[in-house]
Amino acid sequence: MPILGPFSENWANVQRFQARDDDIMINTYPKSGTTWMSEILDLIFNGGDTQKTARGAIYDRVPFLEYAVPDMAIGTETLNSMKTRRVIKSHLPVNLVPQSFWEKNCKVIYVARNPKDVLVSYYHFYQMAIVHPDPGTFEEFFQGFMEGTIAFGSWSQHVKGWWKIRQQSNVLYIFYEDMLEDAKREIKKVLKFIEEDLPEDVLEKICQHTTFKAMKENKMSNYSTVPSSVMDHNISPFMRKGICGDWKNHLTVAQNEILDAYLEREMSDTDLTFRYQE
Ligand code: PPS
Repeated sequence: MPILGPFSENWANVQRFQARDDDIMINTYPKSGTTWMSEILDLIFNGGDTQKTARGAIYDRVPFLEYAVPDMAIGTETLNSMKTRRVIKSHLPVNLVPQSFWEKNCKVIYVARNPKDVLVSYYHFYQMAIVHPDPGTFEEFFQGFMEGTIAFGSWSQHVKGWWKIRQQSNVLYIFYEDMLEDAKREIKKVLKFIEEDLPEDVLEKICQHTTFKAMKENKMSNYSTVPSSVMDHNISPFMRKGICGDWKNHLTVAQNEILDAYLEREMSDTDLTFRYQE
């Protein structure tokens, strides 16, 4: 799997990472709703108390396991030093998840998003998050996406790999488009999965606090606290659009046809399907 240069230097610590029984992993292919699910889970574990979730930036509250970027905290180190229950972000494909997560039977919430919106979101992110190599033109990035040569590799292998084990009792598979359609319904699925219960008014509060608008305005969830040498929001904000179907503004008719043909081939061996418009 292609991984970012600085990340590879900490790879040994990722592979020997020790999970704990009550760890919860949020796993996604990049740009699929990780931050959204992270904020939701942190709110759930804090009973919807927004003062408590304002204690730190989302990347400190829900550390990113394989993250290793100069001038930023190393994911494994932050996680190892945590004394309280951990919610862990990861983009690792199912076959590269550290063994201890399986040994401890940790719960995993996987969020998947349609590949066209992922591609567009990822292209913008590659430009603003400086750790990435220059993505080149959109056409070049588009080719890299289909070839699986961009960071975290093939989108289709990622979503299919996790889909294969979705019926395991420790895995919950959620779609970004379903969250957009009815966040409360999806949060209820999460609550059932993690065996937590919340009063209706708290659930409502969590929904309101995790709309795209609310998260974009919240400096603890919008990544604006990251140094501009690491993320340049002037190039593209982290909280960019938060919709389904923005791909229509970026893909040419020809690119869309090529991508459709690619997806038909890639997804021919699975019953996993995606929604491309709201
Ligand atoms: S990362 O870097 O992989 O962790 O990014 P990730 O958080 O997975 O994905 C970022 C995209 O999710 C959008 N987003 C949201 N959409 C709807 N509602 C909420 N609350 C929300 N929070 C984040 C974010 O805007 C990115 O998508 P794009 O299409 O670029 O806007």
